[in-house]
Amino acid sequence: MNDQTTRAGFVALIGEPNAGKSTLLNRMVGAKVSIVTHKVQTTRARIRGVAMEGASQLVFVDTPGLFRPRRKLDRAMVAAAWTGAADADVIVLLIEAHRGLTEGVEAILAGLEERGTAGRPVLLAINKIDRVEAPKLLALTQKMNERYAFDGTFLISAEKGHGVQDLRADLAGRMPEGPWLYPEDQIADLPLRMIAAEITREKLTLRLHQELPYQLTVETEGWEERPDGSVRIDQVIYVIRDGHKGIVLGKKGETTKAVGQAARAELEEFLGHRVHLFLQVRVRPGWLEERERFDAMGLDFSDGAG
Ligand SMILES: Nc1nc2c(ncn2[C@@H]2O[C@H](COP(=O)(O)OP(=O)(O)OP(=O)(O)O)[C@@H](O)[C@H]2O)c(=O)[nH]1
Ligand SMILES: [Mg+2]
Repeated sequence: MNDQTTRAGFVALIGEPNAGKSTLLNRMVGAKVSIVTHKVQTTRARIRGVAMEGASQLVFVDTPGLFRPRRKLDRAMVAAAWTGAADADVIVLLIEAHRGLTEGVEAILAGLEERGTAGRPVLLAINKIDRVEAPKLLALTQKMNERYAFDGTFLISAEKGHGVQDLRADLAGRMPEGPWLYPEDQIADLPLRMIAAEITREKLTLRLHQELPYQLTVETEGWEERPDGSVRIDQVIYVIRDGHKGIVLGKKGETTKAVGQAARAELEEFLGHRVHLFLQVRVRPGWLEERERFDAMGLDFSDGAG
């Protein structure tokens, strides 16, 4: 390969919920484009982040975690993840070093075998290596490669950055030759309105307990750039019950206020100008069954059927 040859392609990051897919995407891109929380099922749609490595352009596709779906939303999320894998040039399976070959990972491998990969390389990234001792990693690498014929294994810590550069360089060489797919300075392929909604959803998820985050969604309804260079963003938080509205608002609206402040700070950093953020909580018992809500998240409503 000579240095002039440009390459570009898609890398799908798949794995169980919480494996660290979004953390890895953000690290590869060098900016936070996909939200991260300690809770499972944070990412709901396919989110693309763009990274350059030499003359190669890597379009990372963050996907929702793969798990056994129960609700319509779950099914649409899992379908989105498999579609992300099917559309990619290379698939990277992320697993957690301290959890190893879990039942969930086993199910994903079975899914890969069942669907076939049409000759596309599948790499294994054992993530969170900062959490385990080296001998355990060796054993896990061996066990995983006995179970599935991976095209490469990488030991990484998406959070700390260990091993990430090796993975990136390897991926760059695997991209098909061709022109870049995005301008060199673009880092994400996601409407700003959606990024803004995701940031607010992250702050809500971090603050609210138990099941609630899974039963709410955030949409950006208004985006108005003002003459002074600031932007007014209006968002709606949809919840399914009156009781949830109370919890999201908090005592005297304290929770929404704190969420709004945290989200605004991050939005200002991301956008590079001042933001006025207005949050409204709306009870909508049926939002989990509404096509419009799925559309707003970038999910295919019909994937939820079944
Ligand atoms: N110790 C450690 N924690 C990590 C590492 N990478 C990610 N995490 C943490 O793991 C949790 C989940 O990370 P995410 O990036 O949101 O995981 P995800 O795979 O995108 O999860 P879903 O979107 O729910 O499927 C977060 O608390 C991260 O901070 C790592 O290398 N080491
Ligand atoms: Mg994620």
